[in-house]
Amino acid sequence: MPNVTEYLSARSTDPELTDLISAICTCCTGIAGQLQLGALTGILGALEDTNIQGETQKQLDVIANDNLKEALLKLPIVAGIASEEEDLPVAGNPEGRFLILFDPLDGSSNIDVNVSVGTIFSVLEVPAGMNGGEERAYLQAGRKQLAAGYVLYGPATTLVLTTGSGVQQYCLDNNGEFIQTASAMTIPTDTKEFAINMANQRFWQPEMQSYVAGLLAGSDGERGKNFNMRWIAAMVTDVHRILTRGGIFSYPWDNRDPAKPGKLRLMYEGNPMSYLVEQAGGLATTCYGNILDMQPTKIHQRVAVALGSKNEIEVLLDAHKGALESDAAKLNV
Ligand code: AFP
Repeated sequence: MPNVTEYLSARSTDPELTDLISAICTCCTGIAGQLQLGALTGILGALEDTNIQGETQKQLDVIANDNLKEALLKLPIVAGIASEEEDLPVAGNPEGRFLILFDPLDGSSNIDVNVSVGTIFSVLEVPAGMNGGEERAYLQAGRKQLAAGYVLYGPATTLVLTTGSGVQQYCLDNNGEFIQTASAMTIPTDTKEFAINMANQRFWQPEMQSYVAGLLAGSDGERGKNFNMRWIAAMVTDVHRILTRGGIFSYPWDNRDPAKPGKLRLMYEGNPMSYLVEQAGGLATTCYGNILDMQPTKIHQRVAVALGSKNEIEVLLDAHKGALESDAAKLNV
């Protein structure tokens, strides 16, 4: 099977985009190595700092961020980067073409308990007349992504990628190469599996509460079938399961903290995952509108997310129908 560079080149992918993806792969191979040895090299655990989101940073969050930042900003094709761990975008080459947005280590609270985590990335083109140090250059709808993907650090290190022609999966081999293991990942349209943090149930909107109540009622309720639940507390891992065998994942709007109506970030979590899911035949929504059509207003913007198997997301959207007009504005999603 081809490695990622061979596959992209054989499909006449933009050579600069192919080079960029190769560089991301090389960097993530290094991060995989550091994760494997983290307990031995003393880089597990939290730092005293918090990031701009007010969240505790793990040492490996910062290490992964620094690795990606350094590797990408070295490339002449990179105009700038934006990261969950950086307050502001960082400018690269003023002549560069690409803006790369990333969550260097999604699910990092899993690291200390040796559960899967991942790097999520999104690639945009810098608009004419702007540079990669300006936030406004990055504020483009998810539909404009040139590529999106993640590297999952699990039992295997796996790259899942779209450049707009389906979704491919690759596995890291012993020679440091990502070898293709699936050329067209497809999300089954129906499912009996859902992923949501049930501990937040009382904070959700009534529509989400009643939809999930239907899942829990199973064969005793209107849905007439039993559902199973999975929650890994790393979006990257939950989405990987969905891309592999179907299901739905949601981190919905909630009213725990009015300043944070959604937990996930649009630009480097919601958008890249939504692009992958749509390219694999699934749907991605805020419950009030398509995520990929949202016009972002800031780099660290939060968003309500529900994505996965098409028919099940349609049931979820149906449950929100009455709320569409009024709540979409109220929830700012
Ligand atoms: P961390 O990267 O801070 O661990 O957050 C991961 C995440 O943003 C997302 O990947 C998970 O789906 C979600 O948080 C888990 O949130 P809960 O803490 O509510 O389970």
